[in-house]
Amino acid sequence: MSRFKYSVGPWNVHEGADAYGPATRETISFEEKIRTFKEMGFDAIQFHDDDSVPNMNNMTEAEIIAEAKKVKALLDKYDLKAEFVAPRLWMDPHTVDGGFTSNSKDDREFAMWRAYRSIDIANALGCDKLVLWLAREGTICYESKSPVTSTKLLIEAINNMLAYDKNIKIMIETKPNEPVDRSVCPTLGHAMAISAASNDPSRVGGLLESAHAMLAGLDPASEIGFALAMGKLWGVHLNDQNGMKFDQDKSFGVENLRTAFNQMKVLMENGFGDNGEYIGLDVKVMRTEKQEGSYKHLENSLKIAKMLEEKAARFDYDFQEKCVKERDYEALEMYVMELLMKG
Ligand code: 3MF
Ligand code: MG
Repeated sequence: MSRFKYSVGPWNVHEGADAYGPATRETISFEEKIRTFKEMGFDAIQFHDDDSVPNMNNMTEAEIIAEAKKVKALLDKYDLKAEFVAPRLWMDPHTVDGGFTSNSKDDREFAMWRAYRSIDIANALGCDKLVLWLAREGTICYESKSPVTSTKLLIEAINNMLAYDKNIKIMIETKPNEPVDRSVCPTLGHAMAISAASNDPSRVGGLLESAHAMLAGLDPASEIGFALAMGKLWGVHLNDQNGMKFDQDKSFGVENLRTAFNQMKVLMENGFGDNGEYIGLDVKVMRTEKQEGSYKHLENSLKIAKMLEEKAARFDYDFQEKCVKERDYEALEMYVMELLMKG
């Protein structure tokens, strides 16, 4: 029995299209996905605003809320919760040059409209968390934007969201690059600083995705630990990544097992989940996988996460203390390797 509750997004089961080629699998309906997620043992669903209300741009505010309530009924049917809603600001023609930090005032207003609607949707789905993955908030041509203005615009946008709803909590999902070259808010350290500069730091926290930390050249376990120390780690997207290339969203632990172990260990040591936080998986199945394998990466990630949870639960803190006292880190390191490699 895992001590954690797990969450997943509908985008984590996808057709396999990438920047260089078309889909390799059939589309699976939203209801079919969440029914399967429940069977697999997931407790909650993560949403983009338009995952729950497709075509929302053409709908009134009341219509959007009514549509979101239908999705809430579907969640109830399968006894699932909604973890968060994230405005999907990277797909829309209005956000080609960014959302909250766009050079266009109209586009910045559109981004705020989507953020407010995302809060409405979160309320209709019965959750109090918004995720900001700031996909296009940054530059692809450095001189096109000022880093100072962009940072201030981002804080202003967050303040507007905090003022719009007195209960909403914002998790910044940091990522250093892709699709932009240089992000306004690349690491959890930056997210914590934005939080501190906001009008209500108690409602602005972070979400760490393993692969995003690795793309910044950082250890995800340390990023997790940093935000935990601030009391502001409210979500994680566990996955994996082979080095600093494009965002691979590989199954948790398949490339960097020791790092994965240490992520699980730091979450367990610091009571992550005690306030209802979920362990989110943000993984993609390989493009080569056939239709029947559409969920295999999620099965594998869950299995690996739970196996690492068991390993972390067996970690010998007395032996660690002894090694630390004797400053024998070679022995400690070998102990960890044996813990991971022996059954
Ligand atoms: C991109 C991501 C995103 C976010 C999602 C929810 C599409 O690298 O990780 O997935 O996780 O938008 O915040
Ligand atoms: Mg993510």
